[in-house]
This record gives sequence, structure tokens and C-alpha cells, in this order.
Amino acid sequence: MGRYLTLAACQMGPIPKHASRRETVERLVCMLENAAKAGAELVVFPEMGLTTFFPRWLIEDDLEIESYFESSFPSSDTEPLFAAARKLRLGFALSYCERADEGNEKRRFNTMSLVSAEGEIIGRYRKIHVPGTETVEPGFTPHLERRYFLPGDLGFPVFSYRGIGIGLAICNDRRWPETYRMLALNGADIVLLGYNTPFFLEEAPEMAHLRMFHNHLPMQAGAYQNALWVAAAAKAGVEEGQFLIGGSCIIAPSGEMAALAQSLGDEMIVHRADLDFVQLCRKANFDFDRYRRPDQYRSIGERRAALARPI
Ligand code: CDV
Repeated sequence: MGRYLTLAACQMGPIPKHASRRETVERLVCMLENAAKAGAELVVFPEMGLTTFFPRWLIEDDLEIESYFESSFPSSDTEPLFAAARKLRLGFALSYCERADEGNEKRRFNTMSLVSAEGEIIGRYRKIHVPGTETVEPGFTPHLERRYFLPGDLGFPVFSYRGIGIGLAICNDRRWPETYRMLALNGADIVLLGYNTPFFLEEAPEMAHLRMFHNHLPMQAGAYQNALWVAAAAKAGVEEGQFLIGGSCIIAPSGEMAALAQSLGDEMIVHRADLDFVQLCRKANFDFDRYRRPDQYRSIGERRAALARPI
């Protein structure tokens, strides 16, 4: 008998600025219940699944910024999610804004935690590729993640969920091949990903028609080139005046779309992921151990930008 894990990606319609944590958590619990009814064993939610995507605004008031962050996870507000996981016997990955001070240093990360079907934290990932700017720049759609978040400092950990290697990634991470390769090298069979992607970018209006293509292209390539499953959940629709693309999906290790959301609102997609297919794709397409040449790739680990001109 083959090995399977039933994955659900829970796309969310907008989370308004005024929504309380309790309201949003109730909404997430409802989605967990629906996912359990559909037979899901592991669920992924979008980036910033507890709040609106506040980095679209320049906020000066530190108290207001704080209101978007969690200083503990679970907290009394988020505990119902953990209770639901225990009751429904399914795990989930949720992304939120993490406050993790060290001594006097205020540290804020864009974080995703993986929670077991026993309602215990399995592990945590902090977004490595933090896009946008520190201040509002003319000609750019305001996206101030770099003002509010430090880049992740935990590398690309892979966690065991029922003996299956699970990697986590957040939004802009999905566009970088290094994300999938690092997770694959660390033993991932499945990558869970959450995102918030604005449809319109002032800096590149001529590429607006490619937003969905550029959403799926790197995830399908990442799944194929590393022979792993990708389950990705979007925030979608008009959130506080900004249109976020949906396109939540589950992608097979062959690079094929296995499930795709059709709406711009709350929508769950489910797929029974065949884990033996991972092994088949590795053997047929990408046998790392036999064919990779890390000694020839050294500059990937050493050089950040391309050379101005060839050597
Ligand atoms: N939340 C994100 O990381 N969004 C980026 C946008 C700013 C390009 C993304 O890659 O979708």
C-alpha cells in the first residue's frame, strides 16, 4: 500500500483591519473543521493569517504596529486553533507576525509555525526573503515589509510530521529557487507556503497580466526540480482597498497542478498527496546524489549578486 498525506490549502478572503484576533481565529477554526470533514490531515493557511496585511501602510505609531504582532504563540486568543487541531486530529501551518525580543533588542519576524495533530508546536520558520522597502518610495507600490521585519535567522528547517519531511516558506520565498533547493536538501517531501500578493505593482504595470503566471511558475518549477509537493494558500480579493491575487494551489512533484482555487474568497482545496510519487520523480528526473555537482556551484553560497561582467 502506498503512502499518502491529504493536504488542504485554505485560501482566505480579505481580513479587514478592524477584525479582532478572536473573530479571525473563529474563522480559521471553521476552516479547520471543514478541512477535517474533507479528510485533510495537514492544512496550510496564508501569510499573515491572523491580521490584515499591514505592511501596505506606513505606520509611525509603535503601539499600532505592536497590535499586529504575537508575543507568544499560542496565546489566549490563538489557543482555540490548538484545541481544534487536537479535537479534529489534524495539523496546520499558520503564518503570523512574531515579536521575539532578545535583551533590549526589539526583533520582529514574519513567521510560520507548524502545529501537530496533538496541538503541539512542531517547529517554526522565519521568512528569509523579505521584499519591499523601508520607506515609501516614489514609483513603487508601498510594501514596507523591510521596515517592520528582520530577515529570518533560522535557515530552512525541515520538520517531521508523521514521519514526512515538511518545509515551510512564506510568500516572496516562493519566487527563489534557493528556497526549494535548501528545503529539498534538508529532507522536505512537502513544502507548505502562505502568501499575500498584490495584483498591481506601480513599479511594473506592464507586467500586471503576468501576475498569476509568475505566481504559479516558480512554485511548479520548485516542485518539479526538487521532486516535492507544494501546497500554497493565498489571501485573496480586495483587502483594505488592495486587490490580492488568489490562485491557491497544490502542486505535484511532477510540476503538475493537482488542485487550484477558483474564487477570490475563503476556499479550501484538498488533495491526497502520493508520497511514493516523490521517490519516483526523484529517481526518474532528479537523482541528486548521483548527478548534482556541488563543487561546481560554490558561488551560489558565496556570491549574492551577479558579476557586473563575466570573468
Ligand atoms: N508578501 C510578499 O512577500 N509579497 C511579494 C510582493 C511584494 C511582490 C510577493 O512576492 O508576492
